[in-house]
Amino acid sequence: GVEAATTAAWMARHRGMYERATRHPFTVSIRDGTVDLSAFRRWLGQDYMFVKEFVAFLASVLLKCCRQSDGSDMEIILGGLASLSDELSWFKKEAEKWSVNLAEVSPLKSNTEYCRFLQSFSEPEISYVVAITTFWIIETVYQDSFAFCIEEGNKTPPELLGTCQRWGSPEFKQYCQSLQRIADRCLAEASADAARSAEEAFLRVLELEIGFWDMSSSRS
Ligand code: HMH
Repeated sequence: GVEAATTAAWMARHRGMYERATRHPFTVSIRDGTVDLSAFRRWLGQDYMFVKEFVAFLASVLLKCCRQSDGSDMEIILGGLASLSDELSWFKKEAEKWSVNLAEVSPLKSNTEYCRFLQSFSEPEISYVVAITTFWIIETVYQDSFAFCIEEGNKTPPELLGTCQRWGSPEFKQYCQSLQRIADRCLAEASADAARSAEEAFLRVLELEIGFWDMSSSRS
């Protein structure tokens, strides 16, 4: 029905912001093959730190799911949480390949800001609908950004294809679509206030993602 399209309506309404997050000069430079490898290394180290914080965020989403939903979403969220274990191992392997010393990485400003946002979800006052919507858009920005890097006509350097496939694969897209269905179902049942908070969180994620890509690609 009409209600099932809340997230699609937001994406249309905030098209410009969404495109700034998913067609950022940094990821576009990966697709073009012009990416600065020191910028890629910076992204890798920073994203490893982000993903560690993302584990705690996902745990808080899972907890809200168990407390506030009928439980039918639990398996998808739990699957996402479980796959982060493999993702952390992947980061360690990739860091070695690129000679990035993860022990020496300290979070840059935009990453710290993003991590603080993630941490705020541990507050029980933040509702499940806001949390699941946030989770969906965080994953979707990466899915859309990296899928573009492996689409037809790409000049992505072969040594970066593994990274792009991690988030750009059809399987990851399906996973994002499952999250979107959950978010839309929750939004259809949510109060106007809760839906407004979820839309604000959606926009905040887009802003934070743009800041994260900016941080990765800046030469300072
Ligand atoms: C900054 N956003 C950022 N890092 C990630 N790994 C994802 C989204 C997707 O999990």
